[in-house]
Amino acid sequence: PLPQVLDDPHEVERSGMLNMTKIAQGGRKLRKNWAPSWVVLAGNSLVFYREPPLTAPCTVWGPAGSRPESSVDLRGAALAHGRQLSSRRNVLHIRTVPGHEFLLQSDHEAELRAWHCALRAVIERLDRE
Ligand code: I3S
Repeated sequence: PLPQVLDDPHEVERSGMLNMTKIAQGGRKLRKNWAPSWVVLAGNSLVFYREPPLTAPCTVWGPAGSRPESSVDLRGAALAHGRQLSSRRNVLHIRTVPGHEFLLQSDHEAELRAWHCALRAVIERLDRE
């Protein structure tokens, strides 16, 4: 079954492993805690799972029945390079309307660039809706 967090079982725009840390929750700054995460971009949501799907390689969702660790609504979100916010290379910064902020990072520049494009496209589409 698809996770209930999505408004709609929209087509998955992108999924993959990224390093992620939240840096703010509802406008309150948090201590960084970088960890690998399986990230799924679909519909208006960015969904984070602790584990990649292990059952079927073609399954873009988390393991069958697994619950996402968290998810955020990308409507109105701001997307920027995160280079001032981390010493790591290839970092993206996302801030959502309720003031949740997180960083996404990959050691592979092309991978992070592809995520940047995919996220920008979704956020721009949501802005037009
Ligand atoms: O932005 P900061 O505070 O320099 O981030 C680093 C710290 O959060 C550090 O944790 P502690 O200060 O709790 O030991 C992390 O281990 C680092 O990874 C953080 O910096 P980077 O540059 O990796 O985002």
